[in-house]
Amino acid sequence: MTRTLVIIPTYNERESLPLQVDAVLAARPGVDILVVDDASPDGTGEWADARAGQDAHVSVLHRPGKQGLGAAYLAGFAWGLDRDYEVLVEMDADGSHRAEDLSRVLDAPGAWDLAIGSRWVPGGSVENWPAHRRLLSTGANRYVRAMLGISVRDSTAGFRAYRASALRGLDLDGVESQGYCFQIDMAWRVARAGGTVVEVPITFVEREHGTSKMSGAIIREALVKVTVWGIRERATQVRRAFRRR
Ligand SMILES: Nc1nc2c(ncn2[C@@H]2O[C@H](COP(=O)(O)OP(=O)(O)OP(=O)(O)O)[C@@H](O)[C@H]2O)c(=O)[nH]1
Ligand SMILES: [Mg+2]
Repeated sequence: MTRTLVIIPTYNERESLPLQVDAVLAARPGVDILVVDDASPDGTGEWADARAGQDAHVSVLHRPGKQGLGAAYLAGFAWGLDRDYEVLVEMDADGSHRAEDLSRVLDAPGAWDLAIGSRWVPGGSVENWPAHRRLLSTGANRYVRAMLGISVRDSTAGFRAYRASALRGLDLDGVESQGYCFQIDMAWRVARAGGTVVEVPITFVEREHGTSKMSGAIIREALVKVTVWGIRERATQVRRAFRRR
């Protein structure tokens, strides 16, 4: 069996995390879970410690304070790569990423380096999102495709599985993005390194408990960075074309 680590970053997910941990272990027995908690004031970390004490499949990585989703995942990747997991999964605690879809992502057909649980491929969907959230997400994804020249339909998706070998080939220390931009950044890095990115349809469900950490700052970060990367990429292409002549 492929050694698989499901990384779940948490900040104040005391209500949602227990449900997600149970659901993941039931949906895919044999996987291990790493909770990466940024000192949640609501006791999420303490709950995770207690659970880890009872279950060899659950571990916890504590970080001293809220440092963002990207930093939490990078710490989780390093932890998992150190322990020789072969596949590393990103999954939210808030119930948006359904455990029922986990096997779809892990069993994505073909020899992939990154398998994305996608909302915006045929068969994929979003539940409980108002029209403006849909528009924001599909619009952002269209912008990413145009700027970065990649074909991924849902590059901001946070439900995904990486082959450890693909992560090992990337300069993870150089990733500074947070939030949605972290997901775009990682997908682009895998694609640029020549890795195979596939998408499988999932149903994304908006959170029922707790509060969203999405903010204007996270959206602005993605917009600014994708624009800069896109322009830089174009400039590089132009420079290369001139050198060739
Ligand atoms: N460790 C850690 N986890 C975080 C941080 N920010 C968010 N998370 C977790 O990352 C996951 C996604 O965060 P959400 O707040 O749901 O953000 P989102 O999914 O982009 O926004 P919504 O669609 O509104 O839910 C959840 O499990 C959060 O608890 C952080 O700074 N540190
Ligand atoms: Mg969420």
